[in-house]
Amino acid sequence: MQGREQWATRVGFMLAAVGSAVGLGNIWRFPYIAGEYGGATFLIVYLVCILIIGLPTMIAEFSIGKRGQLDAVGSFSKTAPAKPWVIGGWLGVITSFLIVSFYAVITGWVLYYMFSYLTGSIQQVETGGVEDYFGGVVGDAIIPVIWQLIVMAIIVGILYFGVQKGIELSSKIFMPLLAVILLVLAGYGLTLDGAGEGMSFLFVPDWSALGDPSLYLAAIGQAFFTLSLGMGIMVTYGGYLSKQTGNRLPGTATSIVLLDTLFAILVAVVIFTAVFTIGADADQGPTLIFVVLPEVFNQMAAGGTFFAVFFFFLVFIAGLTSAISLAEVSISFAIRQVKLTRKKAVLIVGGLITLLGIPSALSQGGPLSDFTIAGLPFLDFVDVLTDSYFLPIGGLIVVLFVGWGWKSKAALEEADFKSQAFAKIWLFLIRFVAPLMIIIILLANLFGIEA
Ligand code: LEU
Repeated sequence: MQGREQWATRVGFMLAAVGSAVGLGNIWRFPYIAGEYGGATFLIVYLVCILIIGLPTMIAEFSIGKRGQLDAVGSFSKTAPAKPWVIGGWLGVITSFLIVSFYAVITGWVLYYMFSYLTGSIQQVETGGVEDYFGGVVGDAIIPVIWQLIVMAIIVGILYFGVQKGIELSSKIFMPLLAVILLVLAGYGLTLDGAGEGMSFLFVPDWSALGDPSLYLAAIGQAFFTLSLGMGIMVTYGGYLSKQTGNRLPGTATSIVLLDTLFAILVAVVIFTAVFTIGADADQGPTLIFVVLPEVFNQMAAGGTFFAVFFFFLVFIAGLTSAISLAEVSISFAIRQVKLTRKKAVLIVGGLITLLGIPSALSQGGPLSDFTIAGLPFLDFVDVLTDSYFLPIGGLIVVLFVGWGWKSKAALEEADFKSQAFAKIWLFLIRFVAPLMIIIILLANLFGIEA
């Protein structure tokens, strides 16, 4: 049998994981959720959640993969043979597969927007008209599918080259590129008239917002989504670690979490300095980047188009590298379970993801918008199902397994903590704090408390 693929370098592994973490969640979701929950206040609660739940869970996921040296399902079953924990692996494969099907659709909208700025068509929309424009794009019978197909073709193309030449190499190129674009945009944002107001919205807390329980649910949910946890990704990526690339996992995970957070904050700086410059509302929800921002770009006398093209390019690359990681969970699974070659697995899995994505692409005002499940259009249904239920359940299985199901000696050996004190804190967090918080979210979601 051919040897299993592995990361070439520790930095390459870290960048690939950052590529997974930094995505639509940072650019599209974080700013609008922060906007809805009072900016700085949300940021503080979110940082606490990342530290006490997100980081420990990420170390746990890497450790499972590193021990198993296989895909998500294989790593669970090898680490805990003949035990029900393997459900965590299956759920990861299902969840990531479902998420990537609509994630690629949204990444397609982003790419379409970028091209529309390049061709000058969005710039012609009159003030106040972007909402209709957006509705026209996502509600079209053809546009969303075509752009979904383009995005899927790019994902398949990169994954075709495998772990080192596909995922690792593209992350080494894309991640520094994203950092440069983001720094330029943030620098530009700070020169705008709304900079002061935007910054104080983002960094001066309004403590009264802390009384709202849904703030905490939103913060924990965002922590999971943005760090790509509970969906088999970090287990799969951990499966490509060797002794060398996989030492000192806590350090690597901390860098990933810090970079992801820094990225989210800088994007929020870009967005809110721009939003306050035209006096738009910060709490506009999911349409923030597709409707409010383009209104802002169109109203900027100079530089609007420049800003817009780079902004959507940034969103596109961030979305792409996350979608790659989502798809890799199923591909890695198919290679082992069905014994396919990578090339075949990539083509077959890529084709299946695309098919499942089509109903999502047509559900936002398009021909399938009347087809609803549980009262929701297809895309929204898949999103809520994964986000509110599958992700927390997947995360719960991970922390319960590593905290309770696995001998702590083995878990600590894989995680490779340098400090005893941190190792103890980690065990405490994944045994008690993280499971408790996750169970609370699950119950809240089940009983319909709105996050
Ligand atoms: N972590 C990614 C993001 O923030 C999402 C995940 C589903 C791959 O967009």
